[in-house]
Amino acid sequence: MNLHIDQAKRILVANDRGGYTVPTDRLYPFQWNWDSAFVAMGFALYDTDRAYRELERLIEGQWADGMIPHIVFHQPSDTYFPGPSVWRTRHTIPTSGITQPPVFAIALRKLHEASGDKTRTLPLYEAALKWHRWWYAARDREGTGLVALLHPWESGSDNSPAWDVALARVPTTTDTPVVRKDTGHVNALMRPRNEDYQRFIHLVDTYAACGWEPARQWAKAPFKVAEIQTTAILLKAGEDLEALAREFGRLEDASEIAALNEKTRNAILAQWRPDLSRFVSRDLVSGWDIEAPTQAGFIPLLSLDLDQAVVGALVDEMKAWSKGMKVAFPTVKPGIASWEPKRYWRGPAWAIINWLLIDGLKRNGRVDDAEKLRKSTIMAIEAEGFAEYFDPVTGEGCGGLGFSWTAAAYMWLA
Ligand code: 9WN
Repeated sequence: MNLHIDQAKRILVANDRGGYTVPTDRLYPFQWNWDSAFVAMGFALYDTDRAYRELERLIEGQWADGMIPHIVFHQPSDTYFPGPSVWRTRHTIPTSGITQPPVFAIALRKLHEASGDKTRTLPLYEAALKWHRWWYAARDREGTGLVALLHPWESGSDNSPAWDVALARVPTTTDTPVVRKDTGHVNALMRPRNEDYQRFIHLVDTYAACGWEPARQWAKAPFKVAEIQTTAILLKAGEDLEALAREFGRLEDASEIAALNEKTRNAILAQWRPDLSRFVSRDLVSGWDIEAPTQAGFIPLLSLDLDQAVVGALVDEMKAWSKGMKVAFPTVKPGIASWEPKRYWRGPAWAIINWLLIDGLKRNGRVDDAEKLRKSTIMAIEAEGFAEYFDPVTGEGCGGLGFSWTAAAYMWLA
């Protein structure tokens, strides 16, 4: 028995709150959307019943319009800000009002392959399909094939330099007092700045005032980014959903999803920038490309079968970023002005991002490069434990400890 696998399983047990898993104790005391999808993939390796429970509990928070919120507040806790009273969403089970990257259907297909349990997969498939349709209806209102985020928290990469320009337009004024709890749990230097939180909450206030109605939010949004990482994840989820639809004989669903996938595939390809050797997001308020060098530009490897010339350019760029790093893959290009190797999404390496990149490299025939990244991730975790993320320069484990998605990533990658 690999001792680390045993430890990883124990972390998931410790973070269990009754069929769902908190990302880590106290810092994140609720169920988070994409965290739970990664965790479900971990469970799928040894306990498919528990994996189903994870996804079933998440969709208890699904809205009537199909959105699966980024947080489901199953039980109260006063160790996190912003809680339900700030979100004001009026859902039966309290939830946040925004979403997160749609890893759900990717997890569901893996889980279904592991269990073969159609009865249990089908309701989750229906939920995933509804959410998929929501993404296109609510967040691609002009039918471009790229989906937009209205809040940086929706990206899962909250304070990434990718948002610096777009977020600077969002006022720092709030109706809600900002009473941060996160900096009481971890070093403030590892977290977003106060100014970022002011803007994050300004956005929450703005959308709460729209009654969380998608069309009103779209019209009022001061932050609107057609985002490449989320769109690439949506396409992979779309591929997996299409495969499940075919397996279940849902041929109309399958062709509907296939058409959306095709549109998105082409839209992502149009975001390739050869001069940057990356794919880029688009700021829908200014109409400009977002050129900040972050990990998001490489995530399309996950869902596209790219020309080898493009793959070569992406991989060369990834190697340049990783050069001299103790742990790959830095989420921001090392050495640039906005790079901060310990501050959250402004430079550190994250096991779940590596997981997506490893799958993407494999898909595109770069098995050796995938293997190097896999080893780097495993070594980081074995040396420092199941930290939220890692300083790529020193290898130090940072942020929350005993972290669920790092445990799931370890199990999947070990
Ligand atoms: C806001 C739980 C979540 C992750 C996100 C990560 C962080 C929350 C926060 O923690 O975000 O959603 O309060 O900082 O950025 O990716 O899902 O692990």
